[in-house]
Amino acid sequence: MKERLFISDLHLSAAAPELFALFQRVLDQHTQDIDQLFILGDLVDAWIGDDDDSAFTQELKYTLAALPKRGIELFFMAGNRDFLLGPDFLSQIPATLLPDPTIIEVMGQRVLLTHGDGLCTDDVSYQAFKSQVRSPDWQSQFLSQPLAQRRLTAQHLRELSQHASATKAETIMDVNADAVDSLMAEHHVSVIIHGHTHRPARHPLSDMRERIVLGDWSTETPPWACRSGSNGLIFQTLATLS
Ligand SMILES: [Mn+2]
Repeated sequence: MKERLFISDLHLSAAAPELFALFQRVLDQHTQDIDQLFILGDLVDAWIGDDDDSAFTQELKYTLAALPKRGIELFFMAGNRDFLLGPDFLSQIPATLLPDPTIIEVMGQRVLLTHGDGLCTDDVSYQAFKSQVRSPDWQSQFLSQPLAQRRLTAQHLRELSQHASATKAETIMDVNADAVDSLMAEHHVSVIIHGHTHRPARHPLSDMRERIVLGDWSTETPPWACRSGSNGLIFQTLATLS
């Protein structure tokens, strides 16, 4: 049985070196006894393209590449902040790009993995923005710009997103229960693991199903993560995860 660790919403950036150091410490401490690491989106706070040549991007590549060297398989699913992180960057590590959603099996249970932003269907303005920036036209237009221009656009989009989050009602930015139910029914799963909402919790659902929400990372509190393996599904903070 593969021992797997699931994390998301690290929001790493060049502006937060302490958070990057925490990520490196967590990898050193917690990847000793796992076979696979799943990063379910928003590994970084912004990604402007796989051709980004910044020192931060290089350091991230070296940090991640240490895992396959130690025999740990790495899987990445894009979040709303790093949907442009793609095969060019991942092949250098190497890591596997997962589609959203992805179904895996844990001790005979079907488990659905998603970043989670697609479940926030009450946030109509976000969903409209998402379909715009995920369109091939928008992406090829964006990626054709010089890196300096893309950095400015990314900064502008982050500010818009922060402003939107600060002015929207809390419930609008959480997952919609019907969206969760229909996604789980469509894929015949009993467990869903997602991030994005920054509301770490383990929610029991009807019919013995459950929804596990991974936590966002900060240097203030240990991040909530999920682990699966011979002991089933475990939801714990990384500081005490063994
Ligand atoms: Mn997100």
